[in-house]
Amino acid sequence: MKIGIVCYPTHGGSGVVATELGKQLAKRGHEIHFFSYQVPFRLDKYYTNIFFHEVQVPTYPVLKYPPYSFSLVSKIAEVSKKEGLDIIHVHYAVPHSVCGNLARDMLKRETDQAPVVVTTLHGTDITLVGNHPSFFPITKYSMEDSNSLTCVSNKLQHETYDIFGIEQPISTIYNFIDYEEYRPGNNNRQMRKELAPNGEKILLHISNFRAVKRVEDVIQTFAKVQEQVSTKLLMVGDGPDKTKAEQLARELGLEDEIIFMGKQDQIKNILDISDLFILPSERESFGLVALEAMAFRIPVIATQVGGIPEVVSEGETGYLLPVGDIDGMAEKTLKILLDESLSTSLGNNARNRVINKFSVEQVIPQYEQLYQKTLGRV
Ligand code: GMT
Repeated sequence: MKIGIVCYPTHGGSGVVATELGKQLAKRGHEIHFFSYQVPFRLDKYYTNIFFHEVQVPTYPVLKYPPYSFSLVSKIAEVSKKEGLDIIHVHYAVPHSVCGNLARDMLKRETDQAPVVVTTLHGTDITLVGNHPSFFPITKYSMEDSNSLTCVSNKLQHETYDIFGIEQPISTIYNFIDYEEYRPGNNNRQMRKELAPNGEKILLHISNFRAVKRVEDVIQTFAKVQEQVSTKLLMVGDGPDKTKAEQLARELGLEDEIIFMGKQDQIKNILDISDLFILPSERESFGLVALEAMAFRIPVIATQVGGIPEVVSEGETGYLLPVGDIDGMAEKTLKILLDESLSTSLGNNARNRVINKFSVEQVIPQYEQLYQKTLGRV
């Protein structure tokens, strides 16, 4: 098939999933055309069967808000026509869904070979952004107007039905990971020694440091853990709450124990030296980063919100706690850090869960089947 993929190119989970999906589909012989305002960061080299189309937005003094969506629609329509795309798969509904649909409808006027549009809902496009009164009507319309809808967890599916009251079927297709690529084993001793010179345990958090991630809970939990076990905390990523987190670390006198690493394109090395992952989010439709940690046999402490319980299995691959339960998260963190055999068994279960439920082999065919169905071929 010839498939267009529309996504955000930056470090967010939706762009990562879209890019990894494109790479896997290309490996399976499909021709993939990415659309975005810059090359997605995970498209880090030349890949056979993959093409990138940059969306450029002209500026003009009248245009206080240069209309990215217009340029995106035009680019999708132009490339679809030239290349004969079968599918436009948009990731993150706002505004990509309406852009894909509009490009399709423009092409319908010219040809009976117009592509079909698949929209994948990732979470905040539904739970935060898309349900804002300014965006609600168009987000609802764009979902109803897509040829197929998918979402990344059952919880997000239920939330979408509840919030938008749409009747169209939404297929849950879980996020996935290439567990052959994301595997422990290189355990970079030099890096571990630099970051934890006295053999400290390493606690890891990776996020976009938005309010929803509750990064201050990470610091507070770490402070309690640190009282009992000598540990280092790696904070990877950047975003609006980073300064607050750094300030809290200083106030608690933990600036030497907490390493703010900023945005990192390559997280595999960091995952490979970490002992435990913490994700105390207020909401999370899936928690892709927890899955990445699990692939590295890292137990996960997370909140029991959104789709996280579909990813992290309570007591089997980590522990789930209520939002804001700092004491609970610290207690479970200590339980794992102090018990080597518990940590090993949680970590082994975590990787097995990734292999059994969230592998490329299991998930990619689900998208292929959905594409065929949407094209009316099955
Ligand atoms: O985590 C974020 O805020 C980024 C956001 C995105 O859209 O890129 O992530 C969402 O999509 C990811 C990929 O499907 C999910 O793993 C995240 O759970 C989801 N984030 C939220 O629901 C807050």
